[in-house]
Formats: sequence, structure tokens, C-alpha cells
Amino acid sequence: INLKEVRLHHINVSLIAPFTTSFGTMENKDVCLVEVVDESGVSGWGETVTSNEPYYNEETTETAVYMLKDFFIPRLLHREIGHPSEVHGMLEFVRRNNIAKAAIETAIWDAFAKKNGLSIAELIGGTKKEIESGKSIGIQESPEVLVKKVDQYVREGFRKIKVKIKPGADIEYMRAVREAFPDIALMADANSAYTLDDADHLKQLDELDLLMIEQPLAHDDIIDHAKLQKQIKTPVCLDESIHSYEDARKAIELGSCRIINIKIGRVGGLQESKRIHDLCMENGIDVWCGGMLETGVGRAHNIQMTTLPNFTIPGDTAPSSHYWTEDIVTPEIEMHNGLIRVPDGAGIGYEVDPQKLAKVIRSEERITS
Ligand code: OSB
Ligand code: MG
Repeated sequence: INLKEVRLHHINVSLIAPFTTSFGTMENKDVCLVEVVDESGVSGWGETVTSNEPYYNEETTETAVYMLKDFFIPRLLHREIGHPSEVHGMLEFVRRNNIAKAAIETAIWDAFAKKNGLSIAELIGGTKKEIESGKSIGIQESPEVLVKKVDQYVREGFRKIKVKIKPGADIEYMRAVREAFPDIALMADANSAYTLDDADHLKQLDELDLLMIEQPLAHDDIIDHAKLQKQIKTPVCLDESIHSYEDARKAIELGSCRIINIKIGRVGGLQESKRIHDLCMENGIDVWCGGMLETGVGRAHNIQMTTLPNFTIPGDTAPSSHYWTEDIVTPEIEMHNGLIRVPDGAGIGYEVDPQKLAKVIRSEERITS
């Protein structure tokens, strides 16, 4: 593949409802859709899975756009790229900035797959025809309100319920959900809201039979997580702490987690995601696909990746209607009976709809050199 042009579509999208985590509330965000165009005219799509604030990690939509324009696009334009698996290595001259890297790397996977008449799933060896959908629920004002939400999502068919927690909104909330729904697949995500001093407090979760607790401790830690895992029965899952294959290898070696949440953006693309997936599979570590409140483009990539065999736990990829009044892709991402059917089409399998895009567009740039 040889890129003749990269189009940056700057959009602004509003979630149907505010989403609150231990680090803040998200509602409205600027996102950049990256469209790469091959010399034969085939285009592929990726998304910066950032928001406007650097609270989840250090990147924002603006920093991602800056890195793309000043470093990554110039490095990739007009170069013969034999296979998209090479792109991550071509961008390693810059440290981190993984969400920016993933935005263009995934777009190249899409273009390459389309050029070859294959889906991305087929290209990476994914075989599932449908994937299980889970629902990530933000922090609610009370356990009662949370239980009502869970009830609604369980009725809709979601295969896993994830609840955001923080000090002051944790044990009591999770217990209320477990008492109301003794049998559902249930987990908590703390987004780094605790320290090892809270180990005894978090141990109270053990009796609730949770699938896991996600990222309880510091965003950059794998040592204390290993210590915590020795003190609690609930499996620890890492999200924020894993940026690469090397991070995953070290975390597994230390016993810092029993499960890893793979996010394509956080680890710098689909190739690195696949390497982490394979490593976890060899080591008996289950993985699942996390979410970043993406538009249809980012979630289409998540669906393609989740077709790999070691994605054994339902991910955070919910249908379009759970995020937006109208998504930018057609058809919208739909769930039936808790399952999302993997589309048959080439590449990401969904089309960006120009009319829908026009409604959310802020500006567009075309970069050819
Ligand atoms: O920690 O998994 C997280 C959203 C934004 C940033 C971080 C996280 C999340 C989610 C939402 O949990 C998952 C989704 O896309 O529905
Ligand atoms: Mg998380």
C-alpha cells in the first residue's frame, strides 16, 4: 500500500448521556477521523479515541492531531508499506502517543483489507461470526439508581455489566447490584482510584463473585497490583497500565493481573493488540476488548479485533444507540440478544455515511505531502 493522501475529519459528537468515571465526566467531545487514501483510490478509516481532556491518559484529541500532522503522516505518506503489520514499527521512532499512532495504523489496516477484498478479521485470523456485547455504566448518584440501570441493560440482553467505582461509591453499589442480580456477569472498573492501603477495603468485593476488578491502582503501576492480587480473590484486570507487548509480558511475569483489557488506541494499534492477545493466550490470561466511547469507526475496529479466539470475555462494545442519537456509520452497530454480528463487508465492514458525517463535522484537512 502507498498513501497519496490523508484526510483529517474533525468532528464534534455528544453522548446521549454524560458518562462519569473516577477521573471525570465526559459528554461532548472533539474527535478526529483519519481517512487514508491509497494511490489506487481505496480509502481506509481510523479514529483518535481521545477526548478533549488528558484524564484517562496523557493524550487529547489535539495532541493526537498534532502528532499525526507533524510526525506520523509525514513518515507514512508516499512510502511503500508492504503490510499494515509494519506500520507500528515505522512509528516507533516516536515514544508513546499510542492513540495517535493507532488512529492511522487502523486506517491503514482498513484500506489494506479493502484493497484485498477481506475483512480486517480475516486479515488478522479472527474467526468469530458474532461477538458478545457488554455495557459499561458510569458512576450513578445512588445504588438504587444504579440497580435500575442494570435492570434495563440486563433486559436488553447485555452479556456483561461493568460498573465504574470510586471511593465512596463502591462496595455498597456493587453489593446492591449483586443482590438484585445474583447470576449476571458483573465487574467493577476503578480507573486507578485506589492505593495498596485500600487492600482490606477492596477485599470486601471478594464475596460478590465479580468477574474482575479493572485497574484498581495507579495508572502506571504493575508492582502494587501484583501485591494486591495476592491479597484478594477477585481477579485483577489491567487497563491503563498496559501500553505495549512488553508491558503485558512484565505484568504477566509479575502476577500483576489475571486478565487484560486490550484497547487498540492505548497500545498503539491493531498489530500490537494482536501480539498482546497472542501472548496472553500462550500464558492463560483471558482478554477482552475495552472501549473509549468511540464513534462507529473506532467500534467497528473493536468488533473486528474481538473475533480473535482469546477474547473470551464480553467487551465494552455496546451498540451505536447506547452512545449517540445518530452514529456516523451505516448501518449502525446493532445488538440482538446481547450479540453483535460481525459484518461481512471488507475492511471494518461499516461505511462512514457522508450525510451523517456532515452533521457533526467541524473542519476537514487534506494532507498530500
Ligand atoms: O476505563 O474502560 C475505561 C471510557 C472512557 C475512558 C476509559 C474507559 C471507558 C469505558 C467506556 O469504560 C467503555 C465504552 O466505550 O462503552
Ligand atoms: Mg477501564
